[in-house]
Amino acid sequence: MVGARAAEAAPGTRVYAIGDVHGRLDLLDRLVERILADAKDRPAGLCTLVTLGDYIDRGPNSAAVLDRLIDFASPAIRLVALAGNHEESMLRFLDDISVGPTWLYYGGSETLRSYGVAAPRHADEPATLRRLQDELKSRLPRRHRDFLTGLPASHVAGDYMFVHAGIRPGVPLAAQARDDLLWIRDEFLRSEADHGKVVVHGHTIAPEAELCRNRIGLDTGAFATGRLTCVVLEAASQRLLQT
Ligand SMILES: [Mn+2]
Repeated sequence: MVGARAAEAAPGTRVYAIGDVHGRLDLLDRLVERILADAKDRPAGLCTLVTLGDYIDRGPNSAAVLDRLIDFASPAIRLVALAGNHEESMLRFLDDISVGPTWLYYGGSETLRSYGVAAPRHADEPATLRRLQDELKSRLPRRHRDFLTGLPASHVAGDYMFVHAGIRPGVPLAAQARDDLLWIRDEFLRSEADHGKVVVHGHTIAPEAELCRNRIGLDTGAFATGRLTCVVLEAASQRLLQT
């Protein structure tokens, strides 16, 4: 349990965690540059960059954001990329057109366009949805599909647990349902319980990073605000880097 003492990263390590990118390659590049500079200025034993999911949809450059993450290579920092609900929706659409109307509306049309597929924001005719599904299947690079299907839903480091959306309060952290880790909102956000780890998450937009006792929220709505947020966790300290 974290209890009354301050949460700590594992000894000798530093974690950088980034909230929802949503197709904003420009902001991802700017923030990663700042992270690499920070790691160079302040050398640490083992540095990990955790990206909290929702790389695609809404913003203009989803495909290129996936390329960046897949190609990420740094001698100083290892990348742990987690799954978000938007990645899950895209994967579902490849197998099931019934999720299409909702996915398109919540930003999937921008992702399709980033792969060169002309997509409307609203479509519910099966023929249209099947055409979009076929076009995506033929244009989605194999390595993107492999990357998306391989994304884990959580990562633990020291007193911190990293997930896209949150956890279900009252359920042991090791027994959480993947659906909750990717989609949960109110039950988690309203909870003041000690979850045993401080939960670092994105998914729900707030105007500023939320540094709470039992959770750290990092989705600052980058696709619309231009502000992409990173928390730096090392020993008992928590600091922010932002675009
Ligand atoms: Mn989300």
